[in-house]
Amino acid sequence: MTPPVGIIMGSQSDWSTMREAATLLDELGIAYESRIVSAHRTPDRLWSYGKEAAGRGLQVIIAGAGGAAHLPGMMASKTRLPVIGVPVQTKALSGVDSLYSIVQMPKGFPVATMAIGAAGAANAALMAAGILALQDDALAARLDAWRDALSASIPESPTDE
Ligand code: RP5
Repeated sequence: MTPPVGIIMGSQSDWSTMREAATLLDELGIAYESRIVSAHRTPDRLWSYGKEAAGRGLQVIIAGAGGAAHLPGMMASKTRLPVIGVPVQTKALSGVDSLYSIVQMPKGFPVATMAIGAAGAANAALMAAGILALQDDALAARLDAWRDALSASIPESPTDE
């Protein structure tokens, strides 16, 4: 059975970042699949993944890539499913290259672009959860509880390290 969320990334080297999204989805009890789909190295794989995504039953795609990060935008061109883009941090340009490659989409094909790096990947999972929770009361309750727990974990005053 197809899970609701597809996590795709341009390279194995992106997994250490994108695993943050997977971990969050695990915490929230949301099923997902994870695939390496490169816009440049495996364009045919990108084409068929995007073409089949909605028909297979996926509901949201989280797409992470770094550098010339064309994967999220190309995927948004190929499927009407919401695509959440994660700019992976790079060595040469710290991920600003990834961010700029993902965020500035032309009118008609949006990508919901997250922050650079691990926080962006985690937030991508929370964004996907928020979308799915619109139609899933049990998930909405789990997401609310997760958010409440995070708020409760923040101390009111700083302490010396
Ligand atoms: C992009 O090129 C990938 O998303 C990755 O972030 C970057 C570098 O890939 P590798 O050379 O590490 O495979 O396509």
